[in-house]
Amino acid sequence: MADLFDQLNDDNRQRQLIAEGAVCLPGFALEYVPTILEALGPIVEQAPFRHLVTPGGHTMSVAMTNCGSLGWVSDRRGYRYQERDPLSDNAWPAMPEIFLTLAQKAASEAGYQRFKPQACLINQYLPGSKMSLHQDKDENNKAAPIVSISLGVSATFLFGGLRRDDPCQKLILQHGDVVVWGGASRFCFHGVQTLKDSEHSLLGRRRLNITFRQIY
Ligand SMILES: O=C(O)CCC(=O)C(=O)O
Ligand SMILES: [Mn+2]
Repeated sequence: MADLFDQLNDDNRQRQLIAEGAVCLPGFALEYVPTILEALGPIVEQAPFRHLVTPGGHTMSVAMTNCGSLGWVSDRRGYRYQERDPLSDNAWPAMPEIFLTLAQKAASEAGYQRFKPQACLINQYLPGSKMSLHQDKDENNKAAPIVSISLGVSATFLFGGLRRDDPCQKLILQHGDVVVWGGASRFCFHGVQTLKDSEHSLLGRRRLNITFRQIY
């Protein structure tokens, strides 16, 4: 009974306008999950998750990898996109067709047509991982939106304004939810609160976040 109730509630979760240009599409990625997880296997085998170091020397609690023609990296020299995985010096694994299709469908659902992401950052959160408030601003293309898919354990996503000290909205992002932000919200501060220790039936104690960016 509880399962049916949860299911009905989940199905009723509405597309949510977060701010001008920013929208949450609950469950938008659900039908793609089996294909996404299958595609992630070889990507992570070729380019394993790693904890990057920030320019300030702090090791990030979120583990990251990339696929696509460009990948986001951070080290003591700064944040940037590059064609090669610094761990192997190989090109990043190709972006699976299904990732591109899903990212473009979500962007267009949110009102952004012609989204052509070159970069797909894959973030892995374990209990205790978090992402501090930041803006995504390493992309040359400032017009394209950010498309962000959440999988596994639910997390509290903070979505603020254009100034770091603007108040933040708190959104619980569940397995299969997609958030898209661009336009007036493109440079809004955002982050993820410390992941609680809980269990997801498919992903265990993990949360995965897959973020698509158009760099040029
Ligand atoms: O994990 C998330 O939901 C957000 C990730 C993010 O903001 C980023 O990778 O820049
Ligand atoms: Mn971000």
